[in-house]
Amino acid sequence: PSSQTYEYLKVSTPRTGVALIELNRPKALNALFTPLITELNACAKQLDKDSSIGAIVLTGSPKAFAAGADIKEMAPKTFGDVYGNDFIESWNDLTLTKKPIISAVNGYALGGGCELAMMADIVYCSASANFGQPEIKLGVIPGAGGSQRLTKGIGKSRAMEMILTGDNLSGTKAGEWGLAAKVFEDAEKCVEGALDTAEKIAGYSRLAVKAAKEVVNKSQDLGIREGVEFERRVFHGLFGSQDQKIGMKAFAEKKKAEWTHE
Ligand code: CO8
Repeated sequence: PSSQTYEYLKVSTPRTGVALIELNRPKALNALFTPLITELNACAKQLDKDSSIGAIVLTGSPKAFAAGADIKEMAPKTFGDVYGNDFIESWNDLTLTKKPIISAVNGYALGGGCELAMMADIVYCSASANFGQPEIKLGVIPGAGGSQRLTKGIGKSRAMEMILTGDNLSGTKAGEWGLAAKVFEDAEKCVEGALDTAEKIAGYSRLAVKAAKEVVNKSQDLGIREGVEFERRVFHGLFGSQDQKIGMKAFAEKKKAEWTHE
């Protein structure tokens, strides 16, 4: 992945099997706009195909994960522009990625930035991170899934309060409320922590990881009975893989599994 160069992203492979994507538009606190999102989508798609990569970490800078959609770009747009051209529809494409994505959130994750963080499979943050959906202050509402993902993430009353007031949520609180799976002391530890987890995930069978992500995500769309049935079918399917034989044999022989990802 490092062979490709991007204008608004830095992409590296700091650990075996792990790609790190850093949003890189420092002048505007990583404010999101179409050229950046287009690069992010292309990058995620490429990493999905890259057999050397097992998990992805998405981060910003210590000051800002992303301070939202670019307000200066949006300001002159009309209803015809945004509805007619499906403005921000493609911003959701990150969720089409099959490999696990961990967002490491430091500094501001506001509006579209908060929404982008929540598109990841796991959210980590530092204690001083600032999550928020301040769109109400601009005369609009969240537009990239915030009203849905935040509500599922922290519950209706808390999500409603955040979205109606535009007040920020600290990283510490985000951890307490379950928006973030882990809270770290500072930005560096947060990114390192995300890389550690990504490396662990990348060390497992790619097939099992892909299936695990798929079944957990299904829980967001299906009722419990259908969801459990879906899970069982996918579980059964994995008995057709080499990795199931390898993993279970290695356990019985007290050896480390050497996955073939087949
Ligand atoms: N858009 C455009 N430029 C921005 C944005 C933004 N969202 N955020 C910061 N910037 C720019 C500033 O204008 C400033 O530029 P300049 O130096 O040219 O004046 C530069 O970044 C640095 O920012 P500040 O000087 O303001 O830095 P501070 O440390 O004083 O403040 C804040 C940081 C509190 C984050 C402040 O910049 C701020 O309030 N930003 C706006 C936050 C916001 O309202 N975000 C929500 C945007 S609306 C939205 O996201 C709608 C989502 C709809 C769908 C999106 C799909 C993903």
